[in-house]
Amino acid sequence: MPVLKFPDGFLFGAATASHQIEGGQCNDWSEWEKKNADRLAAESEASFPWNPNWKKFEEEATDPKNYISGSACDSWNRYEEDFDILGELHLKAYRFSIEWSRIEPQEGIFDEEAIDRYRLMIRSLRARGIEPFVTLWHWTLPLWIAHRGGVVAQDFPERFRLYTEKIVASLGEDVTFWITLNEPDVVSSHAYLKGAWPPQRKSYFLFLKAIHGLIDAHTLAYQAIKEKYPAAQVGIAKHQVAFEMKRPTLFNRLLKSIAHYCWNRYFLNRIGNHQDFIGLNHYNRNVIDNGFNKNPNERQTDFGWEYYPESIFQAIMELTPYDKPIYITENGIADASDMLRQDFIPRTLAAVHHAMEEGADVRGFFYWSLLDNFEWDKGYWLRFGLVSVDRKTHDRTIRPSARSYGETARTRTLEIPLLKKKTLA
Ligand code: IFM
Repeated sequence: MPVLKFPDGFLFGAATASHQIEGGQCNDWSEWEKKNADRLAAESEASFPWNPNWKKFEEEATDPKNYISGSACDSWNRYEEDFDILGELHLKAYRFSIEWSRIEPQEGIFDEEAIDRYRLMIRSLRARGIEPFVTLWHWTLPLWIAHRGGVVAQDFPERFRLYTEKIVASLGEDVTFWITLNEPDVVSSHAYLKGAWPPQRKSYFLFLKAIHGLIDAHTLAYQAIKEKYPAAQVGIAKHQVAFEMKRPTLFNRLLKSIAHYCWNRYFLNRIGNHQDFIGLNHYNRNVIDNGFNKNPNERQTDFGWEYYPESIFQAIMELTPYDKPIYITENGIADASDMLRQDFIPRTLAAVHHAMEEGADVRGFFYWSLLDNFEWDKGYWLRFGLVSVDRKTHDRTIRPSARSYGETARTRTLEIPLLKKKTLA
């Protein structure tokens, strides 16, 4: 059985985001959930006809309560317990986000108690030898900025810079790795192209405005962090899709290069050298054959996404021209049974290892997510966690896949029964 060895210093970790785990939020999403929970519950059956696992989730997914983030995983209060779990799993890095609406609930007024809580979290991670990767914005907005347009507001970049400055001045001493924005393209397209997420304003013009507002916000935040801490490592968490052609026809080539440029490269190109590393969030490939999404879908996750762990190899290799260190800041699957996940993590890690053998400078891997959590407009019925969370008691239970991942993290080795290697098409 082949044994793969990961280098010393390679970080094995897990990721979360404030709105999805903390509980008790007051931001644009928590307001939107209250207004939309009934509709989301009523529409759920019609929205998931493609989901082979629908029957398993029907009861939860048709209940409006599922769509209210509410107390989430109560991690605002239970973070020590979460960090103990990271320790038990031998994970040496944790990516989490700071909730802007807690820090600056009113414009220009900062909540020092909330900042102190995040300081405690960071110190508590450090005390366990766990490297914090701090995300400054994982989609949710304070109400005051949301009410005047959110990411498309004229002064969004400047307000984001001021928030960043405050956080960096307060917490910067203890943080090396900063992720300014999470998946700017995913949130902008869901909000302004699909019109499905807050503020549900469908307009191509606003979509472009959102993307450019976020590019400017990142650039200003990058400069603010580096000014105070030149050695800090700053990047974004970028959602990348592995576009593949079923057949290399001229038309398929054209579709692939347009999609690859627009989705995978545009944002990264625009922020240029204002990034010290690239955070890769990867979940899907997209097979092109005279159109998009012609994936064979032989197996699917609970989300209905194609099960194909090896696509991460292509997503990594396509980042190598940027010549920056790569951290996989998110990768995971929704799988309540945990059966697929036990196969998924080692196969993914084997593909990551393969990319490293081919020259990619990958320095770490964060499984999404540490906990079962609030999956945005899908609510709670999707289980991405290494750890399951009881919805009533918030009790945590470590899943078998997490134990195996923890062993890999401890030993830095991976035994692969069936090694599937893939080369770039
Ligand atoms: O839960 C999300 C996360 O917030 C952003 N990246 C994708 C995950 C799974 O959909």
